[in-house]
Amino acid sequence: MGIKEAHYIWMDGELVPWKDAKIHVLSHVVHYGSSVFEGMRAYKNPKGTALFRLKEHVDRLFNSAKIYRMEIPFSVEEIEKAIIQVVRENNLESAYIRPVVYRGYAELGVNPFTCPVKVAIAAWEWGKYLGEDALENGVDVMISTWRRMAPNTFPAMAKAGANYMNSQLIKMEAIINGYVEGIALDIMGFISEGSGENLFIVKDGEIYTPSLGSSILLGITRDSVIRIARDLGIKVNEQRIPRELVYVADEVFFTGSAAEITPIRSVDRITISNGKRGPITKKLQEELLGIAEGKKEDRYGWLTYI
Ligand code: PPE
Repeated sequence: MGIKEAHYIWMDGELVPWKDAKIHVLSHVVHYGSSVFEGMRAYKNPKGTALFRLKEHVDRLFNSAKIYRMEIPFSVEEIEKAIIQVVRENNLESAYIRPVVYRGYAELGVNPFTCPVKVAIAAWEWGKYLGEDALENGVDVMISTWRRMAPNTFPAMAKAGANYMNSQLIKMEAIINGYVEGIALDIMGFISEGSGENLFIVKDGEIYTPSLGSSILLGITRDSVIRIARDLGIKVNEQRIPRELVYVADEVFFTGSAAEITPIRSVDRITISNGKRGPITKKLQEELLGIAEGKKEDRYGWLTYI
């Protein structure tokens, strides 16, 4: 257990030794959750190490900051370069990368404007998010009693630290009840997403996934899966999804940078189909990871070599 420490963390323009990458305990973010962040992966490839969809992750980071009126004191290009630098200088062949933008130390009180906007980027080796055999055998999940935030409470499109207090409630409830993960419903009672993943359903050869109107994070893996599926000739429906459609689905899976494409084998102890990874899930895994790991052509221009 524990994070696999690398050598350096990028902080506000400099590489700092891992153990020195610290902030003050009275930083605004510690008290009020004032941060936005990203999570992305770099994959070991025959041609070197490649970042998966760098541009889209950095764009989303800047959009999350914009929603929260945080001005990032670096340009998009500077952050992209810094991410590449962190992976390279830590000699990581494959990595999970965590850029975080946060309100630092100056004053306390809810008003965030008085506190500086700081940036840190860390990278380390992170294995399979939902367990070592999850990608093949799938995971058992529950529908959470916690809902995802209502649209006029927290903006779901922003990947903000504070949203993950809701995610923690979902995750803890799932673990305590013997599940790997929880799926939250939206405020209307339709399917929203997992604590750290988007959700997909396969039914009668078509794919269904909740739309932006169901308080989801607009996942980059979600977008990758939708594009690959459509190019394979599979119809993808972004729409409201009632809970019971999950129970009677042919295949259900999670997507996320950390979770990649993780099959779900049961929901609320109801077995999905025969409880095995389905053929469309498998095909999408092969295509997505095939591109990321350089086994398939990078036909969408998703890779940035470091
Ligand atoms: N919804 C939520 C709530 C979420 O946190 C993630 C990513 C996604 C959907 C999928 O988005 P994307 O990674 O762009 O496909 N969750 C990140 C953090 C997980 C964590 O435990 O920390 C991740 O996968 O990196």
